[in-house]
Amino acid sequence: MKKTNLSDYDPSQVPSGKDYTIGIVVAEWNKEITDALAQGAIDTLRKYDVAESNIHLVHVPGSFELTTGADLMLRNDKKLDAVICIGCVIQGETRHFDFICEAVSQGLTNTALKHERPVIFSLLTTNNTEQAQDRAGGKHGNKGVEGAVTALKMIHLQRELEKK
Ligand code: RBF
Repeated sequence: MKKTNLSDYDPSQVPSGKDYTIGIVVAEWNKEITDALAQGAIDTLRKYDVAESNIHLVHVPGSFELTTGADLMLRNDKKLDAVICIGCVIQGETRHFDFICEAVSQGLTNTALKHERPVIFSLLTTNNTEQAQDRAGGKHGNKGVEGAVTALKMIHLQRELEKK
């Protein structure tokens, strides 16, 4: 079965972000990887006409803080249509990996439901650095690009469904 890889997205299926405002929260842990993911996301938002002034970028120390970062952004900027959360958790010798991944996936789900806005999970959870590099502009695409495409599609969907 062919796996869905949104890095190979069909450009004609991506809505224009002309009047969208989008937040991006980037974790500083594994910075080389998260910077590459953030760049992929920003390039894609620009490509789909999101104005520079409508892309709001903030950093948090680690992936665990992505939930609070997204919550703070959505609480303090009512114009934000979506928040893309970018992080990279690499399996170590202790169980931190499991706790962080679980907390972030639950936390971001709750934040999306609380604010009634799309919150995008662009969190790499890998066994090693090579697997992360493969997904941050390597052979498995750039998951930051995919996060941006997902944000554009979800904002479009929300606007369609909430149209009165
Ligand atoms: N943050 C990440 O974004 N990626 C990691 O791989 C990562 N590994 C961690 C491993 C340990 C042992 C600890 C204590 C923290 C790690 N963090 C990682 C940081 C975490 O997301 C958070 O910033 C801190 O736990 C402070 O709340």
